[in-house]
Amino acid sequence: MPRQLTQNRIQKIWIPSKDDKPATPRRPIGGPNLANPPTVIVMVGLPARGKTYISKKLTRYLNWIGMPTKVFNVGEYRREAVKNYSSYDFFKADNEHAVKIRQQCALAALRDVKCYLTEEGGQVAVFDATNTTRTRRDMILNFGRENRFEIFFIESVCDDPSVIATNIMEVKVSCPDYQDCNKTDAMEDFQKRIECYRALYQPLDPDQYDRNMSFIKVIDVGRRFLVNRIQDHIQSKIVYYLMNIHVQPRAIYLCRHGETLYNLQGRLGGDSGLSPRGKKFSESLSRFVEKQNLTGLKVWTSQMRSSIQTAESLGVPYEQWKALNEIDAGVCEDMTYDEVRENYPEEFALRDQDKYYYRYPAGESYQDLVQRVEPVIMELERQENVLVVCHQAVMRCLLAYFLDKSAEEMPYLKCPLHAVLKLTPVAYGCKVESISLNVEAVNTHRERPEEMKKCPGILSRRNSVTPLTSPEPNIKKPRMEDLENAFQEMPSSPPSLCTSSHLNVAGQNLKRKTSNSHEIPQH
Ligand code: ADP
Ligand code: FDP
Ligand code: F6P
Repeated sequence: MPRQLTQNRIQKIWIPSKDDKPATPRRPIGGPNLANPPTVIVMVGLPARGKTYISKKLTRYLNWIGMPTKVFNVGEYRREAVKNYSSYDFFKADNEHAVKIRQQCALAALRDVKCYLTEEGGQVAVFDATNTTRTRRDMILNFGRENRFEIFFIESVCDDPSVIATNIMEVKVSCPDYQDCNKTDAMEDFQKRIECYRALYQPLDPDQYDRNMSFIKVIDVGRRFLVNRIQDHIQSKIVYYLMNIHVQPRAIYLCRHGETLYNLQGRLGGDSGLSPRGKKFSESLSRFVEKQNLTGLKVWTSQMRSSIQTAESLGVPYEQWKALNEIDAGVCEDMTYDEVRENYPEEFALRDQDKYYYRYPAGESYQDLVQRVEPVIMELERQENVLVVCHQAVMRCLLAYFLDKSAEEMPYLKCPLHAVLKLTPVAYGCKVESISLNVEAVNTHRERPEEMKKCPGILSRRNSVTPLTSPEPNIKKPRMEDLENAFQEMPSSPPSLCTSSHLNVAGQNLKRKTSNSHEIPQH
């Protein structure tokens, strides 16, 4: 007997029950992956091959498209277990005691992976370690089989000494292992650490040993790829993503169109032209772009009048994207917020309740927008310098991707008119500078009402546990109780390479040191 259908009031999706539970409780992305078991992405490669970089970036992307994903970095577990890193001796193959500790750390991390995927609503876990031996990878494969997790390997292969030296300089010499240690000594020690791993390294073998495994080899920083046995939607999405990203220095500029006549009246949507101040902004933007002195700058607009009018002033070619059009407010288009409250009081309240999931009747939600702008993100990843002239809600979606913001934060990010946000990739994250072009404009930002801030949305959340922005309480500390025996047997450390005798708690210190993402100044 088919069940009665009711329309979910927030998402406007037909569901076979009479409540406001989300239509897709654990797998919010929808589509062919719905039936997929959880996936463990297993990084493989020598140290300083970009594994952590890839892990964090991929996790940010997967969370943004709605797949709850979290990184488990075994280095953090190791640093928690052995607070005093002494030297590369720790990584020697014949250092039996250290080998035991490293094995215990990997097991502790896998236990947390299991917990995340079976009890905490996670869909993808990224197991970030070197995983350079077959023994280690076979152990992980067994773990996957026992728990019915899909295992997907990402191996980064790169033997260009200048790339490796740059990587070490960029992120390793300042990592907690080398706190208070000079850069030259840190570099030398890290190179020796790599040699310890190289002695036992067994790359993935597509022809024999690993021919039945699912994996991608990223060769020479993405110059070549080897893809083997892609099994499902998640894996093909990951492969596509990895084939689009690059590490070239560049800047992405995000701004909204100049102030419009509708903005002046506080009206939503429409397709109105620029106000006199909006025109002034477009001229200032032109001067700003000129001063940045950028090579090969691409300019992208939406297909709406205000955005195109703004770009016209730049006097350079631009590309129009329909995908960048402002959120469709459906039946509320052309109204002010007050008129929406008057005409559709229930809808108005529902939007405040859960703005990310809320879909306007006959219109869109922020969740819809994320799906709509995903191709723009993918193309931004491929490009170098780009200026995107878009709209309030669309800019929030793009910004949430770059700054690793959760679904809850996204619809309230501050993207004022007449300001440009400059995003530059740094280490594992993204630096953001907000540049006001000093042309006055109305404020179109509407805060979530205070009383709504107290009650969380009624829908279950996308996972917002992300490496760059999670508040500390959300970052699970490694489960170390199992490692205690190993510590007790630990021989006294060889002379320390570092002057500091005590390193900070794993993860916490690392996160502070390597997270280069800044909050946008909140006006
Ligand atoms: P690992 O985790 O392998 O020890 P990291 O991720 O900490 O290495 O290294 C970060 C550096 O790797 C960054 O400087 C980044 O530019 C670089 N990087 C990113 N992707 C790759 C890649 N595919 N191959 C080599 N280096 C990369
Ligand atoms: P990281 O550089 O990310 O800190 O350097 C290799 C390393 O990672 C060590 O810190 C860490 O102990 C190790 O990888 C974890 O991987 P393995 O268990 O595969 O050795
Ligand atoms: O007010 C300008 C505007 O771009 C509207 O067209 C759009 O509906 C609104 O901003 C989006 O912002 P919010 O999601 O906060 O209502």
